[in-house]
Amino acid sequence: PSYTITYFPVRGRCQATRMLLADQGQTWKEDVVTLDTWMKGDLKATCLYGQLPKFTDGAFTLYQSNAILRYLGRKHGLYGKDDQERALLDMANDGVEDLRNKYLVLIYQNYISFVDYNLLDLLLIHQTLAPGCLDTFPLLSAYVARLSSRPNLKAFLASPQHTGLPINGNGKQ
Ligand code: GTB
Repeated sequence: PSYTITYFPVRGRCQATRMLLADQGQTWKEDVVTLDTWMKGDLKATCLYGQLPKFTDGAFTLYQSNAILRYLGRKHGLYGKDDQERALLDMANDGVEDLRNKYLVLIYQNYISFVDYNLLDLLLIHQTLAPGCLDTFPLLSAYVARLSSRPNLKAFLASPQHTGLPINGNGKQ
C-alpha cells in the first residue's frame, strides 16, 4: 500500500482515518510508535508539530488528523460535490472536532475534586451495607472502581486507617 499511518498503539486520532480507508476498500501500512520510542525524541523532532499522527501517501507527508481526513476525503470522493457542500462538510467536521476536544479533556485531564471523595465514601458504605447494590449501575460501579484504583487512595483503602475503623458507631455495618 502507498498509505502509511505512523501513530501510537491506540485508536486515538487515527481511527476515523482507518475507518475511512477500510470502508473505501483501501489498504495501508501501520508504523506503530511505542511511548518508549517516542520519549527518545528523535521522531518527535522530525514531526512538523512535534506530534503524531503522521500520514504518508508515497513521498507525500501530512500531519494533523483532520487534514489527513480531508485529504482522503478529496481523494476518495467523500468531500461533497460543490463549494457549498464542502463548506457544510467542513462545518460538520469542525463540530465533531469541538466534541472530540471536550471528550479529550474528560479522558486526559484529572477531574478529581473533594466531591469525588465524599461520593466514593458513601458508595463504598452502600457496597458494604448492601453488597451488590451497585451491580445494576455500571457507570457508578466503574466510577467506584476507577477512583478506588488511584494508587495513593488504593493504599489508603487497604490500610488499617480505613479497614480498621467501623463505618459508624451503632454497630450497623
Ligand atoms: N491536532 C493534532 C491532530 O489532530 O493530529 C493533535 C495531535 C496530538 O494530539 N497528538 C498526540 C501526540 O503526538 C497524540 S494523540 N502527543 C505526543 C506529544 O505531544 O509529544 C493523543 C494520545 C495521547 C496518548 C497516547 N498514548 O499514551 O498512547 C496516545 C495518543
